[in-house]
Amino acid sequence: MSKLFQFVQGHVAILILGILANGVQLSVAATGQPNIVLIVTDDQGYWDTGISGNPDIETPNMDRLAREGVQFSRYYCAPVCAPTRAGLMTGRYYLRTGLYNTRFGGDTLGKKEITVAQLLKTAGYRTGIFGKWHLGKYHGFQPNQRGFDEFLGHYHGHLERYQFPDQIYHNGKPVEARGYVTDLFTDAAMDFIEASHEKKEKFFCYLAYNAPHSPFLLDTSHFDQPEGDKLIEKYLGKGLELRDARIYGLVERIDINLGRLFEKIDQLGLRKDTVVLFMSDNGGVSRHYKAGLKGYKSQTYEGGVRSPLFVRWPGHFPAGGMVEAQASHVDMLPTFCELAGVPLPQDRKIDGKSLVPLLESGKGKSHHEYVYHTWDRYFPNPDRRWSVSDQRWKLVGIFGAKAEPSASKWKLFDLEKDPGETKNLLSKEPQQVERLRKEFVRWFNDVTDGVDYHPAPIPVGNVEENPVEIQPSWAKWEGENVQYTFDGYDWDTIDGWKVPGEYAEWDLDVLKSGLYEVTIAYGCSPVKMGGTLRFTAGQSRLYFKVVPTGNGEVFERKVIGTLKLVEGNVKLKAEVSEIDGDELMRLNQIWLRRVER
Ligand SMILES: [Ca+2]
Repeated sequence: MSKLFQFVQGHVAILILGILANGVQLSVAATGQPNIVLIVTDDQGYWDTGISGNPDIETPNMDRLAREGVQFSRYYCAPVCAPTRAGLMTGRYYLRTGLYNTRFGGDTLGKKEITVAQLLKTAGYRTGIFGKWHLGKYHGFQPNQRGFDEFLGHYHGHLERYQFPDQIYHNGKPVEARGYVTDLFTDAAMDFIEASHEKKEKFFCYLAYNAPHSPFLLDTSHFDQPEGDKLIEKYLGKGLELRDARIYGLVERIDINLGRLFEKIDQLGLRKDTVVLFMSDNGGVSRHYKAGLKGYKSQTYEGGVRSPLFVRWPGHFPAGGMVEAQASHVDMLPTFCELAGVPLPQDRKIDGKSLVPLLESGKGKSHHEYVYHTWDRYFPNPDRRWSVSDQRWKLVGIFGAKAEPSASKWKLFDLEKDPGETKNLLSKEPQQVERLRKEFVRWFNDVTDGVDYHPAPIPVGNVEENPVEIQPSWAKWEGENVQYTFDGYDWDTIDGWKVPGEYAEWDLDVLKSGLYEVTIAYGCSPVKMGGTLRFTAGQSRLYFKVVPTGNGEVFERKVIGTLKLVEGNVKLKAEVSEIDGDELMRLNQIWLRRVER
């Protein structure tokens, strides 16, 4: 079949050149395209809802949605955040998309990927995302270039402040946001839905809460906002430890907001025209109640990858339905495409399968022959943390950083008889082990075939993002002492520089040749630090004699000069030229601004 889609670089336009995929049944589309509201929470466990059997958490609105729609007992996400979001947006397992990490620029969705938002736009949908994107920070990778008309949220894996939240952007521009973050994203989603309704447009609303992810912050009485304190006190009163009391409070705070959202949908008369889906993005982190599941977020046991999934569409999907078939986050794109009557891209492998038949019948024990999981922070690895399951059997390998992976330490479970993964049948069922490992390796080789895994070069010189912020976390660094220190993105530093020649380096994608003004934010103690920093980019050099900032922890911004950058891939190197003190400085941020000439 000829290429169905041709992706036009730098634009969201998709030219439909072909026809429907073979065998795609558009039964639902014939009844009219529904609105789609996808609610994704962050690090909420399968067990962090009342309907999971949890006796202490209070989630009446999540539970009501579950009862009014179809629940899935075995719905799987990736073990961590960004990989799941890549799968949600593309219908493909994350390793196919070039994304391989949750930080360091490895949390960037490859430019050639087509998102579900782009596809829904071709069917006339208005598209909005509210909350955590986590698929790329820079222009070209941001939601507004990946198919979303409206974006209010953040690019990274988490925020440092939930009250008056930091690092919030609206359609690419940094904004100051008041209030509590969960309320804020809900309000924006409700406004988007109402505005779309007034324009008489179908909508896709992706509400991607950053809660209950760490740092587990509720609004507290410190800001004269006692709602959070009340929730924490309630769960402490039920005997929970403080960490879990906070997580439960964060989840309940989402639930309260979902009550407002569902009421808005009803008030606008959109209940019957709207598919509402609720899920988390990976396994849980709370410990108080686990619904009998093993493991946590980042592991490939059930507790690390199983998520709630509740789907409501009155009159189409039967209330009280329960699907037992194993389903996956990569199924969302094909599901939404079927609902909207949009053909799937034919020029690439889509791993997901539409859930619509299961949703319409409200039951089913067969969907994917196999579901696969793998996670290793720094580079794809088929041995470190992985699993593969069919409807009954599951083979797992989990090895910590210091452990040597070994086939004798794999684990085989019979999920039908032992959903809690308590009895290792590895030695009793060698044929199952061999079959499942072979299938996992086949899959791993397939999804990594021909894909390069490295931080995307940072685009520099785009008029839409000028200056561009060069983040410490995207650096590669070299030297015995120099290091990257994570401190919540805004306070990250490259520090410890002690010897001339030690450096940090960034890959840039210079979009236009010319002069670029260099601004840095840095800290320098007047007694312990000092020296000269040298920037190099191609043939261009710039020296900066470091001036004390009052204290090494106090960061000042300074324009330090210009570099001449040539279009194309350029390495920007920040290097110790001379040392005058124990160490050079703490380098916090760099901005490159294209200037005239
Ligand atoms: Ca997460």
